[in-house]
Amino acid sequence: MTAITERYTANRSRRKITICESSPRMHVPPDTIRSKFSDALSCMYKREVPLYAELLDIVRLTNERALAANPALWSKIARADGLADYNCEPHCAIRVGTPAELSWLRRVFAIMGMYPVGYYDLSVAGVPVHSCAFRPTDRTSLEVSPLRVFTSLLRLELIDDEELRLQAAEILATRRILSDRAIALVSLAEAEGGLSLDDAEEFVGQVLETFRWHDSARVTAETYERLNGVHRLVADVVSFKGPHINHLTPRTLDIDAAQAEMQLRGLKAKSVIEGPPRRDVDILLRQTSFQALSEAIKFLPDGEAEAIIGSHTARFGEIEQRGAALTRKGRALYDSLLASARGEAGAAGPGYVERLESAFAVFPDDADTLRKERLAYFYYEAVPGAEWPVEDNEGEIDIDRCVEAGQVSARPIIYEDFLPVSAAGIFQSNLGGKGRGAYEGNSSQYAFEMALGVPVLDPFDLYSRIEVASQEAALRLIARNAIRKA
Ligand code: OOG
Ligand code: NI
Repeated sequence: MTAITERYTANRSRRKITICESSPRMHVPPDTIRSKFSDALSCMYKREVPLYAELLDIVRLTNERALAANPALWSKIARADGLADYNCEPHCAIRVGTPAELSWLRRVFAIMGMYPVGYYDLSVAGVPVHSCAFRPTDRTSLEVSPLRVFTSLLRLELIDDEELRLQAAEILATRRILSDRAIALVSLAEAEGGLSLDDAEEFVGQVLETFRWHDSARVTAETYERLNGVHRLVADVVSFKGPHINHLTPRTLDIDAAQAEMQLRGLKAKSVIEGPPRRDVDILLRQTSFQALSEAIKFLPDGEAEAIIGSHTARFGEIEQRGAALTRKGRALYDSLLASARGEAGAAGPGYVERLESAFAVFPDDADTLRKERLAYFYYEAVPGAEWPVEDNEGEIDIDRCVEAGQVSARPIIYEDFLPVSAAGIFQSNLGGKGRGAYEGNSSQYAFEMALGVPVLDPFDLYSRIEVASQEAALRLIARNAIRKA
Protein backbone atom coordinates (compact mmCIF):
# COMPACT_ATOMS: atom_id res chain seq x y z
CA MET A 1 0.00 0.00 0.00
CA THR A 2 1.43 3.40 -0.91
CA ALA A 3 1.50 6.25 1.61
CA ILE A 4 -1.27 7.92 -0.33
CA THR A 5 -3.55 4.92 -0.21
CA GLU A 6 -2.87 4.56 3.51
CA ARG A 7 -3.89 8.13 4.12
CA TYR A 8 -6.94 7.61 2.02
CA THR A 9 -7.91 4.43 3.86
CA ALA A 10 -7.46 6.08 7.24
CA ASN A 11 -9.67 8.97 6.23
CA ARG A 12 -12.23 6.66 4.78
CA SER A 13 -12.55 4.60 7.96
CA ARG A 14 -12.87 7.75 10.00
CA ARG A 15 -15.79 8.68 7.80
CA LYS A 16 -17.39 5.27 8.29
CA ILE A 17 -17.24 5.72 12.07
CA THR A 18 -19.11 9.02 11.91
CA ILE A 19 -21.78 7.24 9.91
CA CYS A 20 -22.14 4.42 12.47
CA GLU A 21 -22.21 6.74 15.45
CA SER A 22 -25.19 8.71 14.24
CA SER A 23 -28.05 8.02 16.59
CA PRO A 24 -31.04 6.14 15.13
CA ARG A 25 -33.36 8.85 16.42
CA MET A 26 -31.48 11.60 14.65
CA HIS A 27 -31.64 12.31 10.95
CA VAL A 28 -28.86 10.84 8.88
CA PRO A 29 -27.12 13.49 6.73
CA PRO A 30 -28.13 13.22 3.04
CA ASP A 31 -24.43 12.86 2.19
CA THR A 32 -24.30 9.68 4.26
CA ILE A 33 -27.38 8.25 2.56
CA ARG A 34 -25.86 8.96 -0.85
CA SER A 35 -22.59 7.39 0.17
CA LYS A 36 -24.37 4.21 1.29
CA PHE A 37 -26.45 4.21 -1.89
CA SER A 38 -23.34 4.60 -4.05
CA ASP A 39 -21.66 1.63 -2.33
CA ALA A 40 -24.84 -0.45 -2.65
CA LEU A 41 -25.14 0.40 -6.34
CA SER A 42 -21.57 -0.64 -6.97
CA CYS A 43 -22.10 -3.99 -5.15
CA MET A 44 -25.27 -4.64 -7.12
CA TYR A 45 -23.69 -3.82 -10.46
CA LYS A 46 -20.69 -6.06 -9.70
CA ARG A 47 -23.10 -8.95 -9.31
CA GLU A 48 -25.19 -8.02 -12.36
CA VAL A 49 -22.32 -7.27 -14.75
CA PRO A 50 -19.18 -9.22 -13.81
CA LEU A 51 -17.19 -7.26 -16.40
CA TYR A 52 -17.75 -4.18 -14.22
CA ALA A 53 -15.77 -5.87 -11.44
CA GLU A 54 -12.97 -6.43 -13.93
CA LEU A 55 -13.17 -2.77 -14.94
CA LEU A 56 -12.85 -1.72 -11.29
CA ASP A 57 -9.83 -3.96 -10.99
CA ILE A 58 -8.21 -2.34 -14.04
CA VAL A 59 -8.96 1.14 -12.70
CA ARG A 60 -7.55 0.35 -9.27
CA LEU A 61 -4.39 -1.12 -10.77
CA THR A 62 -3.77 1.74 -13.19
CA ASN A 63 -4.59 4.34 -10.51
CA GLU A 64 -1.98 2.82 -8.19
CA ARG A 65 0.58 2.81 -10.99
CA ALA A 66 -0.23 6.41 -11.95
CA LEU A 67 0.11 7.62 -8.35
CA ALA A 68 3.33 5.67 -7.80
CA ALA A 69 4.84 7.22 -10.93
CA ASN A 70 3.63 10.71 -10.06
CA PRO A 71 2.69 11.30 -6.40
CA ALA A 72 1.96 14.96 -7.20
CA LEU A 73 -1.07 13.71 -9.11
CA TRP A 74 -2.81 13.46 -5.78
CA SER A 75 -3.08 17.21 -5.35
CA LYS A 76 -4.51 17.47 -8.86
CA ILE A 77 -7.37 15.09 -8.20
CA ALA A 78 -8.30 15.78 -4.60
CA ARG A 79 -11.21 18.14 -4.09
CA ALA A 80 -10.21 19.45 -0.65
CA ASP A 81 -8.23 17.71 2.07
CA GLY A 82 -7.12 14.74 0.07
CA LEU A 83 -10.27 12.84 0.95
CA ALA A 84 -11.49 12.18 -2.58
CA ASP A 85 -12.27 8.51 -2.97
CA TYR A 86 -10.70 8.20 -6.37
CA ASN A 87 -11.22 4.45 -6.67
CA CYS A 88 -14.91 4.67 -6.12
CA GLU A 89 -16.20 7.78 -7.81
CA PRO A 90 -18.84 6.56 -10.16
CA HIS A 91 -21.49 8.00 -12.36
CA CYS A 92 -24.31 5.93 -13.72
CA ALA A 93 -27.03 6.44 -16.28
CA ILE A 94 -30.74 5.67 -16.24
CA ARG A 95 -33.62 6.41 -18.62
CA VAL A 96 -37.21 7.06 -17.58
CA GLY A 97 -40.41 7.01 -19.59
CA THR A 98 -42.75 9.66 -18.19
CA PRO A 99 -42.70 13.10 -16.53
CA ALA A 100 -44.20 11.52 -13.38
CA GLU A 101 -41.31 9.06 -13.15
CA LEU A 102 -38.80 11.86 -13.55
CA SER A 103 -40.45 13.97 -10.91
CA TRP A 104 -40.55 11.05 -8.43
CA LEU A 105 -36.86 10.40 -8.97
CA ARG A 106 -36.13 14.07 -8.36
CA ARG A 107 -37.73 13.68 -4.91
CA VAL A 108 -35.84 10.43 -4.25
CA PHE A 109 -32.48 11.98 -5.18
CA ALA A 110 -33.12 15.11 -3.09
CA ILE A 111 -33.19 12.88 0.02
CA MET A 112 -29.66 11.82 -0.89
CA GLY A 113 -28.50 15.43 -1.44
CA MET A 114 -28.56 15.16 -5.25
CA TYR A 115 -30.06 17.93 -7.36
CA PRO A 116 -30.76 18.26 -11.09
CA VAL A 117 -27.88 20.01 -12.85
CA GLY A 118 -27.64 21.01 -16.52
CA TYR A 119 -29.88 20.37 -19.50
CA TYR A 120 -28.70 18.04 -22.24
CA ASP A 121 -30.63 17.81 -25.49
CA LEU A 122 -29.70 14.47 -27.03
CA SER A 123 -32.12 14.75 -29.93
CA VAL A 124 -29.28 16.51 -31.77
CA ALA A 125 -27.35 13.23 -31.51
CA GLY A 126 -30.33 11.33 -32.90
CA VAL A 127 -31.45 10.01 -29.51
CA PRO A 128 -35.08 10.85 -28.57
CA VAL A 129 -34.41 11.91 -24.96
CA HIS A 130 -33.39 14.94 -22.97
CA SER A 131 -31.51 14.76 -19.72
CA CYS A 132 -29.96 16.25 -16.62
CA ALA A 133 -27.50 14.96 -14.05
CA PHE A 134 -28.56 14.46 -10.45
CA ARG A 135 -25.54 15.18 -8.31
CA PRO A 136 -24.36 16.83 -5.12
CA THR A 137 -23.61 20.50 -5.67
CA ASP A 138 -21.50 21.83 -2.85
CA ARG A 139 -17.87 21.16 -2.18
CA THR A 140 -18.20 19.28 1.09
CA SER A 141 -20.88 16.99 -0.31
CA LEU A 142 -18.84 16.27 -3.43
CA GLU A 143 -16.00 15.40 -1.12
CA VAL A 144 -18.02 12.79 0.77
CA SER A 145 -19.40 11.05 -2.30
CA PRO A 146 -19.64 12.60 -5.75
CA LEU A 147 -22.15 10.08 -7.18
CA ARG A 148 -23.79 11.46 -10.32
CA VAL A 149 -26.79 9.92 -12.03
CA PHE A 150 -27.26 10.94 -15.66
CA THR A 151 -31.03 10.77 -16.09
CA SER A 152 -32.77 10.84 -19.44
CA LEU A 153 -36.46 11.31 -20.12
CA LEU A 154 -37.90 9.62 -23.19
CA ARG A 155 -39.59 12.02 -25.64
CA LEU A 156 -42.43 10.03 -27.08
CA GLU A 157 -43.48 13.06 -29.12
CA LEU A 158 -40.43 12.46 -31.32
CA ILE A 159 -41.75 9.06 -32.41
CA ASP A 160 -43.39 9.39 -35.82
CA ASP A 161 -45.52 6.21 -35.79
CA GLU A 162 -48.67 7.44 -34.02
CA GLU A 163 -50.07 4.03 -33.20
CA LEU A 164 -46.83 2.91 -31.60
CA ARG A 165 -46.50 6.23 -29.77
CA LEU A 166 -49.94 5.76 -28.16
CA GLN A 167 -49.21 2.14 -27.35
CA ALA A 168 -45.91 3.09 -25.67
CA ALA A 169 -47.67 5.80 -23.65
CA GLU A 170 -50.29 3.28 -22.53
CA ILE A 171 -47.68 0.74 -21.45
CA LEU A 172 -45.79 3.38 -19.48
CA ALA A 173 -48.95 4.73 -17.84
CA THR A 174 -49.43 1.51 -15.86
CA ARG A 175 -45.83 1.19 -14.70
CA ARG A 176 -44.75 1.96 -11.13
CA ILE A 177 -41.00 2.27 -10.78
CA LEU A 178 -40.93 2.84 -7.01
CA SER A 179 -42.09 0.37 -4.38
CA ASP A 180 -44.85 1.37 -1.94
CA ARG A 181 -42.28 1.48 0.84
CA ALA A 182 -39.97 3.73 -1.17
CA ILE A 183 -42.88 6.12 -1.77
CA ALA A 184 -43.82 6.09 1.92
CA LEU A 185 -40.23 6.80 2.92
CA VAL A 186 -39.98 9.70 0.47
CA SER A 187 -43.09 11.25 1.98
CA LEU A 188 -41.78 10.66 5.49
CA ALA A 189 -38.42 12.27 4.68
CA GLU A 190 -40.13 15.27 3.11
CA ALA A 191 -42.53 15.71 6.04
CA GLU A 192 -39.88 15.34 8.74
CA GLY A 193 -36.93 16.89 6.94
CA GLY A 194 -34.86 13.70 6.95
CA LEU A 195 -34.64 10.00 7.79
CA SER A 196 -33.45 8.10 10.85
CA LEU A 197 -30.63 5.59 10.40
CA ASP A 198 -33.01 2.63 10.19
CA ASP A 199 -35.29 4.38 7.73
CA ALA A 200 -32.31 5.53 5.67
CA GLU A 201 -31.05 1.97 5.41
CA GLU A 202 -34.44 0.71 4.32
CA PHE A 203 -34.71 3.61 1.86
CA VAL A 204 -31.39 2.69 0.23
CA GLY A 205 -32.50 -0.94 -0.15
CA GLN A 206 -35.89 0.01 -1.57
CA VAL A 207 -34.51 2.55 -4.03
CA LEU A 208 -31.89 0.07 -5.21
CA GLU A 209 -34.77 -2.15 -6.38
CA THR A 210 -35.80 0.55 -8.86
CA PHE A 211 -32.43 0.42 -10.61
CA ARG A 212 -32.04 -3.35 -10.65
CA TRP A 213 -31.97 -5.40 -13.85
CA HIS A 214 -35.15 -7.36 -14.63
CA ASP A 215 -34.83 -10.23 -17.04
CA SER A 216 -38.51 -10.36 -17.89
CA ALA A 217 -40.09 -7.72 -20.09
CA ARG A 218 -43.52 -6.07 -19.69
CA VAL A 219 -44.21 -6.43 -23.41
CA THR A 220 -44.50 -9.20 -25.98
CA ALA A 221 -41.61 -9.99 -28.29
CA GLU A 222 -43.55 -8.44 -31.15
CA THR A 223 -44.08 -5.10 -29.37
CA TYR A 224 -40.43 -5.12 -28.32
CA GLU A 225 -39.35 -5.55 -31.94
CA ARG A 226 -41.56 -2.67 -33.09
CA LEU A 227 -40.23 -0.36 -30.35
CA ASN A 228 -36.71 -1.47 -31.18
CA GLY A 229 -37.37 -0.63 -34.81
CA VAL A 230 -38.02 3.01 -33.86
CA HIS A 231 -34.94 3.25 -31.68
CA ARG A 232 -33.16 0.75 -29.50
CA LEU A 233 -33.39 3.22 -26.65
CA VAL A 234 -37.17 3.41 -26.93
CA ALA A 235 -37.36 -0.37 -26.47
CA ASP A 236 -34.95 -0.12 -23.54
CA VAL A 237 -37.16 2.41 -21.74
CA VAL A 238 -40.64 1.12 -22.52
CA SER A 239 -40.23 -2.68 -22.28
CA PHE A 240 -39.05 -3.13 -18.71
CA LYS A 241 -40.29 -2.82 -15.14
CA GLY A 242 -38.00 0.01 -14.30
CA PRO A 243 -35.04 2.19 -15.23
CA HIS A 244 -32.20 -0.32 -14.77
CA ILE A 245 -28.83 1.41 -14.66
CA ASN A 246 -27.29 0.95 -18.06
CA HIS A 247 -23.71 1.60 -16.97
CA LEU A 248 -21.74 2.48 -13.87
CA THR A 249 -18.53 4.33 -14.64
CA PRO A 250 -15.47 4.44 -12.40
CA ARG A 251 -13.08 7.38 -12.58
CA THR A 252 -9.53 6.61 -13.65
CA LEU A 253 -6.45 8.77 -13.21
CA ASP A 254 -4.92 7.61 -16.48
CA ILE A 255 -7.43 6.64 -19.10
CA ASP A 256 -4.81 5.85 -21.74
CA ALA A 257 -3.20 3.29 -19.43
CA ALA A 258 -6.59 1.89 -18.42
CA GLN A 259 -7.62 1.60 -22.07
CA ALA A 260 -4.37 -0.21 -22.92
CA GLU A 261 -4.96 -2.59 -19.99
CA MET A 262 -8.54 -3.21 -21.18
CA GLN A 263 -7.23 -4.16 -24.61
CA LEU A 264 -4.47 -6.31 -23.07
CA ARG A 265 -7.13 -8.29 -21.21
CA GLY A 266 -9.17 -8.75 -24.34
CA LEU A 267 -12.07 -6.41 -23.43
CA LYS A 268 -13.56 -4.86 -26.54
CA ALA A 269 -12.75 -1.24 -25.77
CA LYS A 270 -13.60 1.47 -28.29
CA SER A 271 -10.56 2.41 -30.32
CA VAL A 272 -10.90 6.17 -29.69
CA ILE A 273 -11.10 7.97 -26.34
CA GLU A 274 -13.87 10.58 -26.46
CA GLY A 275 -13.30 14.17 -25.36
CA PRO A 276 -10.15 16.28 -25.23
CA PRO A 277 -6.72 14.83 -26.08
CA ARG A 278 -4.18 13.75 -23.44
CA ARG A 279 -2.71 16.87 -21.83
CA ASP A 280 -0.57 18.04 -18.89
CA VAL A 281 -3.55 19.77 -17.31
CA ASP A 282 -6.61 17.61 -17.89
CA ILE A 283 -9.80 19.40 -18.82
CA LEU A 284 -13.43 18.28 -18.70
CA LEU A 285 -13.92 14.61 -19.33
CA ARG A 286 -12.28 11.82 -21.34
CA GLN A 287 -14.24 8.61 -21.69
CA THR A 288 -14.10 5.23 -23.31
CA SER A 289 -16.43 2.26 -23.22
CA PHE A 290 -16.74 -1.34 -24.18
CA GLN A 291 -19.59 -2.81 -26.17
CA ALA A 292 -22.89 -3.61 -24.52
CA LEU A 293 -23.71 -7.12 -23.39
CA SER A 294 -26.45 -9.15 -24.98
CA GLU A 295 -28.72 -10.35 -22.18
CA ALA A 296 -31.46 -12.97 -22.22
CA ILE A 297 -35.02 -11.61 -21.83
CA LYS A 298 -38.30 -13.36 -21.19
CA PHE A 299 -41.07 -11.61 -23.15
CA LEU A 300 -44.76 -11.62 -22.22
CA PRO A 301 -46.63 -14.50 -23.83
CA ASP A 302 -48.65 -13.41 -26.83
CA GLY A 303 -52.19 -14.86 -26.50
CA GLU A 304 -51.97 -18.57 -25.72
CA ALA A 305 -48.36 -18.96 -26.69
CA GLU A 306 -45.54 -19.63 -24.20
CA ALA A 307 -43.23 -16.82 -23.13
CA ILE A 308 -40.55 -16.18 -25.74
CA ILE A 309 -36.92 -15.90 -24.74
CA GLY A 310 -35.07 -13.21 -26.66
CA SER A 311 -32.20 -10.89 -25.98
CA HIS A 312 -31.67 -7.21 -25.19
CA THR A 313 -28.51 -5.19 -25.66
CA ALA A 314 -28.26 -2.12 -23.49
CA ARG A 315 -25.81 -2.33 -20.68
CA PHE A 316 -22.20 -1.47 -21.30
CA GLY A 317 -18.98 -0.61 -19.50
CA GLU A 318 -17.40 2.81 -19.39
CA ILE A 319 -14.46 4.48 -17.68
CA GLU A 320 -13.63 8.15 -17.45
CA GLN A 321 -10.92 10.60 -16.49
CA ARG A 322 -11.95 13.95 -15.10
CA GLY A 323 -10.11 17.25 -15.40
CA ALA A 324 -10.72 20.95 -14.84
CA ALA A 325 -14.17 22.48 -15.15
CA LEU A 326 -14.07 25.09 -17.92
CA THR A 327 -15.67 28.53 -17.78
CA ARG A 328 -18.11 29.51 -20.53
CA LYS A 329 -15.17 31.04 -22.37
CA GLY A 330 -13.10 27.85 -22.01
CA ARG A 331 -16.01 25.68 -23.03
CA ALA A 332 -16.66 27.72 -26.17
CA LEU A 333 -13.01 27.27 -27.15
CA TYR A 334 -13.21 23.53 -26.38
CA ASP A 335 -16.36 23.10 -28.48
CA SER A 336 -14.91 24.90 -31.48
CA LEU A 337 -11.61 23.00 -31.39
CA LEU A 338 -13.40 19.66 -31.03
CA ALA A 339 -15.68 20.49 -33.94
CA SER A 340 -12.73 21.40 -36.15
CA ALA A 341 -10.88 18.19 -35.24
CA ARG A 342 -13.93 16.04 -35.91
CA GLY A 343 -14.76 17.76 -39.19
CA GLU A 344 -16.82 15.80 -41.66
CA ALA A 345 -15.21 12.47 -40.83
CA GLY A 346 -16.02 12.60 -37.09
CA ALA A 347 -13.92 10.59 -34.65
CA ALA A 348 -14.06 7.51 -36.82
CA GLY A 349 -11.79 8.62 -39.66
CA PRO A 350 -8.09 7.78 -39.81
CA GLY A 351 -5.68 10.17 -38.08
CA TYR A 352 -8.32 11.45 -35.63
CA VAL A 353 -6.02 11.50 -32.60
CA GLU A 354 -3.42 13.51 -34.55
CA ARG A 355 -6.09 15.95 -35.77
CA LEU A 356 -7.39 16.33 -32.22
CA GLU A 357 -3.93 16.96 -30.79
CA SER A 358 -3.06 19.52 -33.41
CA ALA A 359 -6.41 21.33 -33.04
CA PHE A 360 -5.90 21.55 -29.27
CA ALA A 361 -2.35 22.87 -29.54
CA VAL A 362 -3.81 26.39 -29.09
CA PHE A 363 -5.62 25.47 -25.85
CA PRO A 364 -3.25 26.61 -23.06
CA ASP A 365 -1.92 23.60 -21.16
CA ASP A 366 -0.56 25.10 -17.95
CA ALA A 367 -2.62 25.90 -14.89
CA ASP A 368 -1.36 29.48 -14.64
CA THR A 369 -2.46 30.49 -18.13
CA LEU A 370 -5.78 28.67 -17.81
CA ARG A 371 -6.42 30.67 -14.66
CA LYS A 372 -5.18 34.06 -15.86
CA GLU A 373 -7.16 33.77 -19.09
CA ARG A 374 -10.23 32.63 -17.11
CA LEU A 375 -10.57 29.47 -19.18
CA ALA A 376 -11.06 27.16 -16.18
CA TYR A 377 -12.44 27.46 -12.65
CA PHE A 378 -10.02 27.34 -9.73
CA TYR A 379 -10.14 26.65 -6.05
CA TYR A 380 -8.14 29.16 -4.02
CA GLU A 381 -6.54 28.65 -0.61
CA ALA A 382 -4.38 30.89 1.57
CA VAL A 383 -1.00 29.23 2.02
CA PRO A 384 -0.30 28.47 5.70
CA GLY A 385 1.00 31.53 7.50
CA ALA A 386 0.14 33.93 4.66
CA GLU A 387 -0.26 37.42 6.09
CA TRP A 388 0.53 40.00 3.42
CA PRO A 389 -2.52 40.75 1.40
CA VAL A 390 -1.41 42.22 -1.95
CA GLU A 391 -3.43 45.14 -3.21
CA ASP A 392 -4.16 46.31 -6.70
CA ASN A 393 -3.70 49.88 -7.95
CA GLU A 394 -7.00 50.96 -6.37
CA GLY A 395 -5.99 49.62 -2.97
CA GLU A 396 -8.27 46.56 -3.15
CA ILE A 397 -6.85 43.20 -2.17
CA ASP A 398 -6.22 41.42 -5.44
CA ILE A 399 -6.44 37.65 -5.72
CA ASP A 400 -4.20 37.36 -8.79
CA ARG A 401 -1.47 39.40 -7.15
CA CYS A 402 -1.81 37.29 -4.00
CA VAL A 403 -1.28 34.17 -6.09
CA GLU A 404 1.74 35.71 -7.82
CA ALA A 405 3.19 36.66 -4.45
CA GLY A 406 2.82 33.07 -3.24
CA GLN A 407 0.21 33.99 -0.60
CA VAL A 408 -2.59 32.05 -2.20
CA SER A 409 -2.52 28.72 -4.04
CA ALA A 410 -4.92 27.84 -6.83
CA ARG A 411 -5.81 24.48 -8.37
CA PRO A 412 -8.38 23.55 -10.95
CA ILE A 413 -11.88 22.63 -9.82
CA ILE A 414 -12.83 19.18 -11.08
CA TYR A 415 -15.54 18.92 -13.75
CA GLU A 416 -18.49 17.03 -12.24
CA ASP A 417 -20.77 17.06 -15.28
CA PHE A 418 -21.10 15.35 -18.66
CA LEU A 419 -20.37 15.73 -22.37
CA PRO A 420 -22.80 13.27 -23.90
CA VAL A 421 -23.41 15.10 -27.14
CA SER A 422 -19.81 15.83 -28.06
CA ALA A 423 -19.21 12.21 -27.03
CA ALA A 424 -22.20 11.00 -29.01
CA GLY A 425 -19.87 8.15 -29.91
CA ILE A 426 -20.60 6.65 -26.50
CA PHE A 427 -24.33 6.85 -27.02
CA GLN A 428 -24.10 5.39 -30.51
CA SER A 429 -21.55 2.69 -29.73
CA ASN A 430 -23.78 1.07 -27.15
CA LEU A 431 -26.65 1.22 -29.60
CA GLY A 432 -24.71 -1.12 -31.85
CA GLY A 433 -23.53 1.66 -34.15
CA LYS A 434 -26.95 1.78 -35.80
CA GLY A 435 -27.74 5.40 -34.97
CA ARG A 436 -29.88 7.91 -36.82
CA GLY A 437 -29.49 11.58 -37.72
CA ALA A 438 -30.57 14.51 -35.54
CA TYR A 439 -34.25 15.09 -34.78
CA GLU A 440 -35.39 18.50 -36.02
CA GLY A 441 -35.04 21.64 -33.81
CA ASN A 442 -36.10 20.10 -30.57
CA SER A 443 -34.30 21.48 -27.57
CA SER A 444 -36.92 21.97 -24.89
CA GLN A 445 -35.51 22.78 -21.50
CA TYR A 446 -38.86 24.23 -20.51
CA ALA A 447 -40.73 20.96 -21.15
CA PHE A 448 -38.04 19.05 -19.29
CA GLU A 449 -38.28 21.34 -16.28
CA MET A 450 -42.08 21.10 -16.28
CA ALA A 451 -41.72 17.32 -16.12
CA LEU A 452 -39.08 17.55 -13.41
CA GLY A 453 -41.12 20.00 -11.36
CA VAL A 454 -38.21 22.40 -10.76
CA PRO A 455 -35.69 24.28 -12.91
CA VAL A 456 -32.32 22.62 -13.44
CA LEU A 457 -29.27 24.26 -11.87
CA ASP A 458 -26.72 25.89 -14.14
CA PRO A 459 -23.38 24.04 -13.83
CA PHE A 460 -21.35 27.19 -14.65
CA ASP A 461 -23.02 28.99 -11.73
CA LEU A 462 -22.19 26.14 -9.37
CA TYR A 463 -18.47 26.13 -10.27
CA SER A 464 -18.33 29.89 -10.17
CA ARG A 465 -19.90 29.96 -6.71
CA ILE A 466 -17.32 27.48 -5.41
CA GLU A 467 -14.53 29.58 -6.95
CA VAL A 468 -15.76 32.89 -5.56
CA ALA A 469 -16.38 31.45 -2.08
CA SER A 470 -12.84 30.03 -2.01
CA GLN A 471 -11.35 33.39 -3.04
CA GLU A 472 -13.27 35.20 -0.33
CA ALA A 473 -12.28 32.67 2.31
CA ALA A 474 -8.61 32.83 1.30
CA LEU A 475 -8.51 36.62 1.36
CA ARG A 476 -10.38 36.80 4.65
CA LEU A 477 -7.88 34.47 6.25
CA ILE A 478 -4.91 36.48 5.02
CA ALA A 479 -6.48 39.74 6.17
CA ARG A 480 -7.18 38.23 9.60
CA ASN A 481 -3.59 37.00 9.90
CA ALA A 482 -2.34 40.44 8.92
CA ILE A 483 -4.48 42.15 11.57
CA ARG A 484 -3.37 39.69 14.21
CA LYS A 485 0.26 40.33 13.31
CA ALA A 486 -0.13 44.17 13.40
C1 OOG B 1 -26.48 8.06 -21.03
C2 OOG B 1 -25.21 8.39 -21.69
C3 OOG B 1 -24.57 9.61 -21.07
C4 OOG B 1 -22.13 9.86 -20.34
O1 OOG B 1 -21.18 9.40 -19.70
O2 OOG B 1 -22.01 10.79 -21.15
C5 OOG B 1 -23.47 9.25 -20.14
C6 OOG B 1 -27.24 6.86 -21.54
O3 OOG B 1 -26.69 6.07 -22.34
O4 OOG B 1 -28.37 6.70 -21.08
O5 OOG B 1 -23.58 8.48 -19.25
NI1 NI C 1 -21.65 7.55 -18.88
